[in-house]
Amino acid sequence: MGTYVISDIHGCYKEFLTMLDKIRFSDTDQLVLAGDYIDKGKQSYEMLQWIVNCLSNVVLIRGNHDEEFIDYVGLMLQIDKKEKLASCFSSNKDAIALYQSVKYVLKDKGDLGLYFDMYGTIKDLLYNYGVTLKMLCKWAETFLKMPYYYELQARARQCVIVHAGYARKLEDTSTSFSSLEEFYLYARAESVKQGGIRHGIIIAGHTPTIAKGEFAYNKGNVFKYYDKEKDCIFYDIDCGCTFRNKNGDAKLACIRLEDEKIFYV
Ligand SMILES: [Mn+2]
Repeated sequence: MGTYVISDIHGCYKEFLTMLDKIRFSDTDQLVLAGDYIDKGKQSYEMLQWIVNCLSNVVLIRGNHDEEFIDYVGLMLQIDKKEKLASCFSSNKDAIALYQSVKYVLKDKGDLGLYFDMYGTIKDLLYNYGVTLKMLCKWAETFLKMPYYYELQARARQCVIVHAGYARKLEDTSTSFSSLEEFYLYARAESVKQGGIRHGIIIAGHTPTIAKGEFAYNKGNVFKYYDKEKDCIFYDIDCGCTFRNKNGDAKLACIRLEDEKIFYV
């Protein structure tokens, strides 16, 4: 029985399945996914279907892209109400019409207009997969149920699995974060400088280790950092799989907590 952690799948469903094969994932193992299931990659639809159907030995954590998806669907529902569109929840045609209305309403709204469906994932789901508003709502609810972090014991240490970074108190983080949730979802270098717990392990993703100049740059391999003062081990396991067509270092990583063994696809 092993506990495996994967992060930032970003629609790389094929690679994700290859990884499950590689680790010989079974019902007696536990899998923790550290968020960002969708966007950027080609198979967001397949990932969404997988997460709504997965078994109870899979723990799903929320990433910033997943939270943004909740916002986008919320915006669609708001505009449906405000414009009195009364869209049918089981019609793909109505969902597409609503999507176009949202785009139109947000056209002159600057950043909000640019923000909505930034990666075109909802557009892809609507136009290429025949998705309905009901399905979008179901996925948004699934994301909404996901916690921001998951805590367990590993290697005789307290272990926190989170999307970007973890700190116990907001006071420990810089003033650029207005809430702990924001730190969990968006922290980058701050996750090692300000985050961490005493005698613990933090497993996170969010910052690809293929990004030159970023704190976690490690030629597409898992980044490990030890904070001596806190006696805390930090792992960034986002090896940038979704950029594999552009970057030869990019891959999908998985860590097994019991022995800190790392697997790559
Ligand atoms: Mn992220």
